[in-house]
Amino acid sequence: MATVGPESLWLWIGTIGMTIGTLYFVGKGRGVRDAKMQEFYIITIFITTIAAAMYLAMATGFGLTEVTVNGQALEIYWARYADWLFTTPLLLLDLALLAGANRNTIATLVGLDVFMIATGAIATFTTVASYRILWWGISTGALLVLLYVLVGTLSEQARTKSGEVRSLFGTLRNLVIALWLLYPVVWILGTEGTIGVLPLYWETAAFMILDLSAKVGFGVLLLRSRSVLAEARAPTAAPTA
Ligand SMILES: *C/C=C(C)/C=C/C=C(C)/C=C/C1=C(C)CCCC1(C)C
Repeated sequence: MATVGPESLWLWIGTIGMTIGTLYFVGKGRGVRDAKMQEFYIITIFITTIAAAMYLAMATGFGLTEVTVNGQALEIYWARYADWLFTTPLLLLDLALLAGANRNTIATLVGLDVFMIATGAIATFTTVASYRILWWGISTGALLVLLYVLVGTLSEQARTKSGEVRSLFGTLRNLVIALWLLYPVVWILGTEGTIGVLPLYWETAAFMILDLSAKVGFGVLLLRSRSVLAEARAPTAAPTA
């Protein structure tokens, strides 16, 4: 059984950061009575709660296992994938609700996302190095298609919204594009990629910074202004040409 090494420092920082984020969002959401606005708070609170629990699981060694790849033992934090399987669709749901997306767009985004995390998990647990890279490629392909839908269809649907909502949507969308693209890079450079450029210690630090930015940072920006959220969930006015 693998044991947690010095990278536990980063995992504890992750646990504390996600917990503080959760408490902050709960505090911000108190007193919000509008059901449609509450959706943003509920979704965002679940994102950081799930991440806090999975960071705790990793810090305490529960979320850690060993995978032998071509005779070499790799330490794998499987709890990341359990976290991402649920938190990434929720992040996309936040973004889609802000954009006023229709059901088909939401289903397409969530479907691509679950496919990305599932094939990424296969990449992580595959024991033949070349097949790991193959699954990484499939997962990265799904990420690129997902981002294409964000830039295309979802951005188009957001255009019917008021200027303030559109501007918040644009900021969050760009944040997602910039941060999410770094995950496959950290994976391939880190222990999972078996190239061994980035040792587990620094890989864990990189994922922690990405996770905190993509969840707590995203949530802080999203929930910053109640009036923008109210506007986002109000019935859309007819688009002006
Ligand atoms: C809060 C957590 C977030 C936003 C996690 C996002 C994770 C990804 C975009 C992961 C993508 C991956 C690939 C595209 C290739 C295979 C490895 C993954 C799972 C790291």
